[in-house]
Amino acid sequence: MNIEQLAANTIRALSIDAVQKANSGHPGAPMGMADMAVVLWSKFLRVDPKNPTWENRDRFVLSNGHASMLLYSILHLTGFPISIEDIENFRQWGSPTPGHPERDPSLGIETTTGPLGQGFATGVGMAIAEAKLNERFGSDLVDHRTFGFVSDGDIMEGIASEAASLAGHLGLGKLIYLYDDNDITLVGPKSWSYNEDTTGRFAAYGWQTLHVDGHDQPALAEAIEAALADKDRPSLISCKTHIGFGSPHKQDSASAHGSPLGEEEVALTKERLGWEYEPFHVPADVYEFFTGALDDRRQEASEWERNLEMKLAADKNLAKAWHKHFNATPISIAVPEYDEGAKAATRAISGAVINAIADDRPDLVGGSADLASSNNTLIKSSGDFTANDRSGRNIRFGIREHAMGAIVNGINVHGGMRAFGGTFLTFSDYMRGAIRLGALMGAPSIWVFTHDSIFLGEDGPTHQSVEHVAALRAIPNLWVVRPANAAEVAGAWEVALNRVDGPTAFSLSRQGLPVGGAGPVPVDKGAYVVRDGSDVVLVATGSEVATALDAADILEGNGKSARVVSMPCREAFEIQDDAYKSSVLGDGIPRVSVEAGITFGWGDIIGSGGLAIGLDRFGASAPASVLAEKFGFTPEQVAARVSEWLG
Ligand SMILES: Cc1ncc(C[n+]2csc(CCOP(=O)(O)OP(=O)(O)O)c2C)c(N)n1
Ligand SMILES: [Mg+2]
Repeated sequence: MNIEQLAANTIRALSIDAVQKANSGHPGAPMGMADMAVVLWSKFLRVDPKNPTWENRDRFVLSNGHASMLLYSILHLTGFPISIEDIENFRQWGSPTPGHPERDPSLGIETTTGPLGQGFATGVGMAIAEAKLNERFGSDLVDHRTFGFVSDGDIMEGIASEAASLAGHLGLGKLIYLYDDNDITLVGPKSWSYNEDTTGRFAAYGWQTLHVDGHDQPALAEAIEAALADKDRPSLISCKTHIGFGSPHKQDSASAHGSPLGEEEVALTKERLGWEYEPFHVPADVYEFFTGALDDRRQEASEWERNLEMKLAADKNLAKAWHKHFNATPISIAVPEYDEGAKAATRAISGAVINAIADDRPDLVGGSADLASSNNTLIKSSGDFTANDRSGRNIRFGIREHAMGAIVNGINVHGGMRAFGGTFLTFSDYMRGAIRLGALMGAPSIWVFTHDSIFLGEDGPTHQSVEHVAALRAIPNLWVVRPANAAEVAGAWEVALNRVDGPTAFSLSRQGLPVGGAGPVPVDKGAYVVRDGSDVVLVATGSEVATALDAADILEGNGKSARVVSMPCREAFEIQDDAYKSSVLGDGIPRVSVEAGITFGWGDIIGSGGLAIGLDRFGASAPASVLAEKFGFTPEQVAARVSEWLG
């Protein structure tokens, strides 16, 4: 057995032992993909285990996150800060080796994976970020590849098809995926549900496709060389492997996928593999092999660091540009100017903000799922990001919401670029998997969702959001901002750009709203008083703030003093101290929420005795003014309901 084979068996043994000890996990894929990992990491992947976050490192994505033990094993063997104890604590509380990889670049884990297809599409975002930075700073400073391992599940998921189609269209030549083509899925043979010409499909997307025996290490190396040689197309290397490689009774069977082999089968497998060591043992030769193999890449990383330092010291403009990309400082955004008393849709104000800050934030890129003109996401001073022109800052995602979600996450976790993605708020459902994963891994993605209520009008209930704001608020670590006017839109962008550890979603109106005052408002505090009053508090968001203000005037005419609170961001409000919260909401004053969406969740703010004015049904196709009347959102109707409720 040569050292490369011994290295692959070490991955297999560590994976089997960890899964056995945890009494849960997925041994089959790490056993099948061990040879792929040895070749990629020992010969190609430009990483430095002692400096895991150097900016020009190759990015690696394990899209089939259930094969996490493969990643933890190879990270340990190559010297990343994952110890044997960590591997013994696989899947245990507080360990850096959870069931599925959770993003931590300092450990060499670039993105969180587990929901199949997400990693595939996230990697496409990383490759886009690289292409942008390569164009901006030149190959001397940024020139790296994005590698990924993907499985049958990844290949079948729709998000991967969307992402692959866009990656082919954009000619992302430095994107290389190795496909674990093992003919087995969770429940049984792949043929039960899938029988297509996978590489034919990818060829049609514009990918280079290659086939190789996934256990033939020299052949794998040749295939990766061929993938690297094609600069114009992403590559899919289909690697024929055996799931559960080496297990006498479980190899090539779904029973190797997701449960421990069992003590007896572990012993038989080790015997078959010629593995004669104690559990969790790593032969010294294997450590030495990887240390030696990665030596040149550690060298490259430190040379790159020296070169960067020299260049930044010699060229002030370059240093400034580099810092704008890699260490963006908190931004403060001026309120866009409008004539007093004018009306503007918050989506249009958002577009104005994007264009106002674009020069100062060269790291900002983004686009929309074919709705740029509706979402107002276009950076007008820039062209499109295309296969032939990487300078463009506008990404045409096409009608591919789910892939857009993961790609924007990928750009944002890559570092050096900040990305936003837009669509109608209703279609946030199509990308919810990516929004959730971005929130889980702390990706600072920005979601520009427009046409945010029944007030989009005639397109009707298929396009009208009613439950979406509440559904987004339900995602932990996602901030949802529903601004009411120009100052709040500026504040919304400020909040989003200044967040570094999680995503922000905007809920923006299609229809014109009063633009409000020119001064800044505290969106970062989540809520504030816009009109004082003592008998009742109307807490409103977005388009309903103007309605609440008008309703308050009517109430005043009836002798009731109504306070109006604008609450653009509930998540920001929740983390304020009690003193601030009660200064905004008052103590002992009855509370009413006003939002053109479901009332779900408002009890947290208005209390069990409060009145929630909302819409707990689907909307309808009609002009917006008619819908306001029919669904009770005119100021007169709101005032009447509040009066009646107050008694
Ligand atoms: C979106 C999503 N759906 C379902 C699952 C549950 N699941 C985990 S692995 C898997 C399929 C396994 O097949 P494959 O990707 O070929 O992995 P292998 O068994 O070959 O390791 C499924 C359905 C998931 N992780 N993500
Ligand atoms: Mg499979």
